[in-house]
Amino acid sequence: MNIVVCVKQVPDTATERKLRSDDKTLDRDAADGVVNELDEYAVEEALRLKEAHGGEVTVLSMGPARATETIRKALAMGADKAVHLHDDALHGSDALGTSYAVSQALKKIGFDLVILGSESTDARTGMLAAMLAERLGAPQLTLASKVEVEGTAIRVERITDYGYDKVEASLPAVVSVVEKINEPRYPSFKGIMAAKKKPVETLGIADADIAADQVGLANSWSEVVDFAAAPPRAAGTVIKDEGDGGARAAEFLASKKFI
Ligand SMILES: Cc1cc2nc3c(=O)[nH]c(=O)nc-3n(C[C@@H](O)[C@H](O)[C@H](O)COP(=O)(O)OP(=O)(O)OC[C@H]3O[C@@H](n4cnc5c(N)ncnc54)[C@H](O)[C@@H]3O)c2cc1C
Repeated sequence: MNIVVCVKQVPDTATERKLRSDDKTLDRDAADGVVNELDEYAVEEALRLKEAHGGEVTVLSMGPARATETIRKALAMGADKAVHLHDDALHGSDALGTSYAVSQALKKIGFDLVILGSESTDARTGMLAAMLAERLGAPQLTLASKVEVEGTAIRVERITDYGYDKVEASLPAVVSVVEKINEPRYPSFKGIMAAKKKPVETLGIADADIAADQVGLANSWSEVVDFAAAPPRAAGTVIKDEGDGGARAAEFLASKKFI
């Protein structure tokens, strides 16, 4: 089975994240770049499926030059090879542009199964899996907490607000996963050393048949027009129980229209 895992480099959530003042895109140099956390679950699931059914795991990332650090981590976990979609023309692509570019690269690579995390910690659109499925004409199985493959059938348990859905589709398909699905492995020392020798192919937009007028900031359908930092949290109201704590708590909740 030919599995492609989409992996994004995102700013470390432990550091302060900023937007650039010039074009209002993410300031990727202002923070350390790490693998989007949910993508580690996607890589782990791809590796488990490969261990069970054979085949190959390819990592696909779109992003600036430093995204190779992220690619190496996925290779160190055990992925076989990687494709890095990297071109200045891609900078500032919105979700539609990103899904177009990534889908063109996927057509080039070929796949039986595409696995993604259900969202990334920077832009958090949570849309890429659905958009890729639409663009590739493949079934989308999102928010998966369990994945099983049997022949050309894929069965997924989805987590929803009301419980679990069990859904089935035929390969090729696009799956996004939630953190409940597995426990990602740590790269071993051997894996880290091996990753240095694994092939990473860099594709520009011409290599992946990506039309320049469909990507980049200037061609995005939506645009960040303004932004402001979230206000610091105000101190909460403290109610000390001096015999009337219950009544005062109820009064406070009523004043906020909670009761
Ligand atoms: C500052 C800023 C401004 C933005 N402005 C807009 C805007 O104006 N309009 C708009 O529509 N969007 C905007 N975006 C969102 C857009 O650029 C997204 O980063 C991109 O479209 C993918 O969406 P996502 O990262 O939210 O992916 P999600 O759908 O949340 O992530 C799902 C999965 O896709 C993977 N994935 C996402 N991107 C990539 C990638 N490049 N390569 C490989 N895998 C990937 C994730 O890692 C994850 O596994 C903005 C983002 C930023 C940071």
